Amino acid sequence: MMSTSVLRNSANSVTHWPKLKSGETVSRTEINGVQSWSTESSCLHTEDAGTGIELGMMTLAGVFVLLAVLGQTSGHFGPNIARDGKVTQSSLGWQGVPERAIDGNRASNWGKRSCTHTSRQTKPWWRLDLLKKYKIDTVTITNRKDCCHKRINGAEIRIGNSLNDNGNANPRCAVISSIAAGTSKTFMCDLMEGQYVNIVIPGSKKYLTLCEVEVTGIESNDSIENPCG
Ligand SMILES: [Ca+2]
Repeated sequence: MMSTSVLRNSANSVTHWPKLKSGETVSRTEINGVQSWSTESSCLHTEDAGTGIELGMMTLAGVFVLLAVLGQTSGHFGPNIARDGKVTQSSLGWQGVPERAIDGNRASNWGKRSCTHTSRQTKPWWRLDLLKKYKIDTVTITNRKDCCHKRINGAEIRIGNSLNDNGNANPRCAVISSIAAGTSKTFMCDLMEGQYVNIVIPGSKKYLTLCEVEVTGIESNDSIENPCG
């Protein structure tokens, strides 16, 4: 709030600064012998201050809602937790070890040595052990580019805590209809809980190749489920 007072100055007059209230500042200007004082208050009224805090809180809440919506639509809730896990697969072909699917490299040409490979078999599978129980948000799979991209068609993503049938009997998150050659596709798993993430292709005479598997989720434990104890 600004207010201005004007006082004509003379040689004999005594200049008095305006009386200030708490939070006010004063500045003086002189034009043609006329002095002006301007006072300005930096204080908000109590009700104004309350409104400011309220608006601030509302803005903060809005930012959190926006971030949550963006996270939901983009499917990125956090870091890739697959890289800290341990992997195994049903068989080994062409030295395509299972670790290649969690090496942090989406390179999809076989020659880059970053894709897994099983031998030709019935129901080939690959399994990621996250070492703890997680609520899985997304699984992103990168498919091979230079050859054979249709081999992934019909593969299933299974998530759970059981090792029955090598983990392939756990609940199913998705069936992969197809993934274009050399591309990555993200599957939403709706916070299914599990320590194990399997990718398995039903049927006989199948190969399973994965160039990268990325997983996001939150650790599943009592403190998160029941923060108030
Ligand atoms: Ca890789």
